[in-house]
Amino acid sequence: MSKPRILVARAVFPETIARLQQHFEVETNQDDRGWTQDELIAKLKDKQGAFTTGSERIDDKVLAACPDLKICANMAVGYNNFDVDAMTARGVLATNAPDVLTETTADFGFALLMATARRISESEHFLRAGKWQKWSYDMFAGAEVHGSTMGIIGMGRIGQGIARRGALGFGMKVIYHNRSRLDPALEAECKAAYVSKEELLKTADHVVLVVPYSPASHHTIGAAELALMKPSATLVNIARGGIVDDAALAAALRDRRIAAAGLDVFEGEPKVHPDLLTVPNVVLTPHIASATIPTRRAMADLAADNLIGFLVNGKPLTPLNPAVLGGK
Ligand code: 8YV
Repeated sequence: MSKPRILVARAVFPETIARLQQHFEVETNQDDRGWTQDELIAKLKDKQGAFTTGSERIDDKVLAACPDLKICANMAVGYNNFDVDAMTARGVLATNAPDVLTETTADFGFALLMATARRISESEHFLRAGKWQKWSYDMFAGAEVHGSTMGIIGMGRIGQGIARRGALGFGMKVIYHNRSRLDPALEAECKAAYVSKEELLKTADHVVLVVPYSPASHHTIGAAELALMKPSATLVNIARGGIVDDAALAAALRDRRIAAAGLDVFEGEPKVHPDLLTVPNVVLTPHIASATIPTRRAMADLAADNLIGFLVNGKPLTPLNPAVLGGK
């Protein structure tokens, strides 16, 4: 019997490819660049499965052009690149890679908060430029982290991990806003108090965004929300580009309406809003919150497990639209 055909849309670990080759005819993206949607369709139209990495848009145009497609397995916990409703309507399974990256991503969120509050990048650039001539009492004075108030918008697993780090490790007061309140036991474990978005923005010293992207969360932080924040406050976005209005944020940073920001994700990435590149009080990283080798391996393994689990054994591990199981 011939093996199912799958497409791996980006270069990933050779070991992952070798494992997939035991079960599938595998075509890989050797270009190591993102394909246009038409290029993706050309590669995917005769495949039963796709290994995607979070940025390949799978919508009804792709699905209509790829009638054999049965599953798209994202090597990412976020899945805003999938039109899950369209996939469900066409009987295509969507899977993501939750849990395996939670703690690593929470570590990075906290690192970015600290780098932002304590002006690590800005001061390093100053030093590298040979500008450090003398000690000065207020040189790169930043914002306090320990004992401050952290406001987390989006209290899923990663948000909870950041809350624990702040409350238990740094004695922070943690407040959060989420679509729904956590159950009281989990709130107590994370030492986090539920507040309205407005109260969070007005009172937090550090605002951390970990909310999934959807049309409803587009520009969760825009000019109006930035205006509510304290001039001394910082903003960290490890969620998705599009959660923040980057143009409004750059203006707020330039005018010192907030103190600083740390951004790992951008609207239209890998392009970055040019105004963000010209303001000094922002730490910019290229979407690396989950980037440790053990975690990236675990994410790749889980995406592969989903493909093998579904196409070979009929049992995916982390389905997003289980309604299609038993359908196509
Ligand atoms: C991925 C992420 O590396 O899991 C996610 O949702 O944002 C990252 O861990 C990213 O999606 C790569 O495309």
